[in-house]
Amino acid sequence: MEKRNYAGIPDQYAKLETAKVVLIPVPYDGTSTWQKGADKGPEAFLNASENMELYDIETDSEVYKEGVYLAPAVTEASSPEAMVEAVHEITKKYINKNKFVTLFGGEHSISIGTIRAFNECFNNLTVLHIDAHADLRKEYEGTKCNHACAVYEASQNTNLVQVGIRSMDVTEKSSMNLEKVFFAHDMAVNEYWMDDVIDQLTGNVFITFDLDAIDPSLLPSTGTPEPGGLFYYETLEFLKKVFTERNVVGFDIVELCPNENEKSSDFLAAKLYYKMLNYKFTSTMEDEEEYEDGSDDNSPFSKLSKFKEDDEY
Ligand SMILES: [Mn+2]
Repeated sequence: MEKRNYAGIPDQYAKLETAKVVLIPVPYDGTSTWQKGADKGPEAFLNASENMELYDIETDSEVYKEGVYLAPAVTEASSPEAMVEAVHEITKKYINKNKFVTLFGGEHSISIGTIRAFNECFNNLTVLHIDAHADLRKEYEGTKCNHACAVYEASQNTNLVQVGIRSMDVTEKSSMNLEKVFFAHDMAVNEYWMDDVIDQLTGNVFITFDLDAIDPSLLPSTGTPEPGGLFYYETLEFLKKVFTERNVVGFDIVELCPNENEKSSDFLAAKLYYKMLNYKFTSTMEDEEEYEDGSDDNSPFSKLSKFKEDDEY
């Protein structure tokens, strides 16, 4: 079988040794409750990415030239717990190779493993959770690794900031820090919500992006669509601010549930991923100087030294 490259990029940009970015597909859909199909998400995303133009007008860049290595998919699915542990291990492995690690799901339960890995590798981590749903249940249908529990662990051991929330169970309120939750109905009438979110973020930020945060008029192909979501340009404006004003250490995108007759959702997911890479590699952090010495616990520098040129393989 011919080796597949992310977005069909030339081999010279797709090698693990030289790529700055690693993309890990996780086609898992073991615990979803309503519409099944998130396991088909990575394939639809990769297909759409291969049909996308790779020059970004806004940033005047071709970010794929930083190198994107498409890792083998994580296929462990014997149990939700085993899947989470596999994602945790593989994510950590690539972080330890000094890569900018990104994942594409799969349902949101994969992020339990992703976040665990990033939290073990980076100081003072914020998990920026962009989603229609709070995902704060401690346990659901007999497992702590259900998609409905995606950020419960993060709520306990990271600085969790939630954006776009418009659906939850009343019991989730007890795990919620209301100062750090931005409900969609409040965002709709607060023109300063982006800055208010940024004020809650520490230096190192991991973004977990559930595509159902986006309004279903733009992205209907998701397992649990909820009206009242984010629109495209406000999403991009917000992400660009986050990448400019904080050190984004990695991200995952989850819950694309492709529909054979509706390709624009796949395409939006592909563009969103690529935009995030563009913002990562073209933005210079505005307040970089204040972090220069990086010796205390509040520094955004990692527990590892990231992006060292002399890394060995
Ligand atoms: Mn969701």
